[in-house]
Amino acid sequence: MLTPRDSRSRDCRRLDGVWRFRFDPGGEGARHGWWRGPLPGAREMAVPASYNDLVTDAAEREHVGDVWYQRDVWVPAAWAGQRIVLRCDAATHHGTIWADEAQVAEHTGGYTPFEAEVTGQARCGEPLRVTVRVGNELTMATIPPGVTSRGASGQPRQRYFHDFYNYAGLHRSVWLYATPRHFVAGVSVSTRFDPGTGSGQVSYQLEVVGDEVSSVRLRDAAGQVVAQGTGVRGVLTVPAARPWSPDSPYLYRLDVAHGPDEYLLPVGIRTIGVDGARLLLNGQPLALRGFGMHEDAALRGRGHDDTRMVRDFALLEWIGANSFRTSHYPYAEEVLDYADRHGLLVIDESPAVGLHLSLGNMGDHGARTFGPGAIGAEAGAAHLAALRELIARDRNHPSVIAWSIANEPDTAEPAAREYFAPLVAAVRELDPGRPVTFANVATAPPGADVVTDLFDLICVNRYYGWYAETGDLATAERDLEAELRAWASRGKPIVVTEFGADALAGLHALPPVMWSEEYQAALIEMSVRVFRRIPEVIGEHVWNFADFSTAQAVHRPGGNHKGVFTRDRQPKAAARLLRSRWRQP
Ligand code: BDP
Repeated sequence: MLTPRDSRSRDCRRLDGVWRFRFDPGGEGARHGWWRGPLPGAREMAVPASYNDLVTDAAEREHVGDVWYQRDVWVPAAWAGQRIVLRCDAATHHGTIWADEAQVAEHTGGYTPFEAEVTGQARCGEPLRVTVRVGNELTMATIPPGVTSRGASGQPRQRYFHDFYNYAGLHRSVWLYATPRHFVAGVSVSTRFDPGTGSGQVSYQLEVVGDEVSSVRLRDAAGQVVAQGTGVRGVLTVPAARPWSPDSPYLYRLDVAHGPDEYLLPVGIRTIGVDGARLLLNGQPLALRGFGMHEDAALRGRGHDDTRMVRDFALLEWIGANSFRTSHYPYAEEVLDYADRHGLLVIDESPAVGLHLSLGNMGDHGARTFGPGAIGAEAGAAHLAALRELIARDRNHPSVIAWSIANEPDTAEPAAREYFAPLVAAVRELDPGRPVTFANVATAPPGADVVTDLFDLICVNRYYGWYAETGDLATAERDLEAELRAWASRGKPIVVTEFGADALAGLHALPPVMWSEEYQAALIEMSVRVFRRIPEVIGEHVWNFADFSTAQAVHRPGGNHKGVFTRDRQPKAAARLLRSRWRQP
């Protein structure tokens, strides 16, 4: 499915703004056909945004079940004769769309887009009623998983096994857009850069509707055509290519034409791959510095916000980061476009988080994760679908350097191998060009973990000095080094995808004690010192970029405070420390 982009033949409208909105605790909407007319009893709600932090009632904030969004949109008269599409970038976690009276699309998976042609429903020059039902319930068959129980009031309560608040709603834009009736339906590219000869290759494959001839032109940043081809697949060669890299995120544009339609795709030419214990971009070893992040902010919750995005990228630059992981779900496409333009390297993660039912505060001691009754065949199928959608959506981004197929699954459980092997094989088949990884959990160290040999890149999340060796940085340093050396013996590149400590902004302590800004900085400094002693450790991603909201818990005062920036994106002491380590002199 193509990202909506304007062109000579395409006109895309975001339906952002204030929509009619209603909670539906009793599932009445389906019985009464709330899509058939103006949503009864509606209030107003902002889109895109999570609804949770915009309401004032606790039961509404914690609502489990469906909510309804609705608005009317004028279909431009100028679109007569065009193919008209309604698209939703993210309905977290289930979405159903009606165009006037007709149900046109249904989708599960909270962070990937879905769309439907509505040419039959839309009358050009007239309004179209768009109704979206969004459900937030997580089950043992969804990714991520969760369980629902009933509280004293009879109200459903949701519990999940991941450490971030289960925000819900229309988190990204809804679009109405028009294309010609014969059109480009899909484009996928893969690229290579040969540092020896300086030549670049762009392999492309198109999906089209209509039997006209397709053609492609690759233009450089000045608009000059540097290569062209015809047909739905081919390889373009650029003899003196400018490679894409963090230092020089040079973008070409692939102009795809099919009949009357034109689709314009930014393309960065680069090769990514693993060689022994090195991760190479265009033949050069990478050293990743950055963060696990979250799409999270006050009021908007998980809703995409260009304002927050621009600030986040400004802070990444200020601190000297060159990379981040989309922990723990695919981020908005706007974020990846930004990373492409600015040269950030992205470990792109699927929403498979919480696949560890016995973990710490969130799980039940001794619970088994993989198998019937827990994370079984249904969840596995949902996981595969999420990976397919992730790769289909993001495969053309030069910034995406690896697929992370899960965060902290219980890979010490023998059944994890049977669960993960087919998923890894599927990812490799869908995209042979990128390294595949997952973020390993502390309960599955070398010797206990049963899946790491299936992957290209070893990513580990470790909390020595926080959850382990709590408050004792000297012992933490010894143990962190010992474990990383054990991983290093596997001969693969290692990225420490999480390490860090909670710090309450403004809490100071000399000598450093836990929860102070000084302790957070000291733990990070100690960890980085260890990483520098182990050549196989080629990446350090601090957990987390910024403080973020979680489910209510005794150890989460107003959320998780492992951010090196506050939730309103101001630096703690650790941010200045990292800047002194990461900025190029
Ligand atoms: C790790 C998780 C991350 C949590 C973090 C923490 O991957 O989502 O937020 O720990 O506890 O287990 O802060």
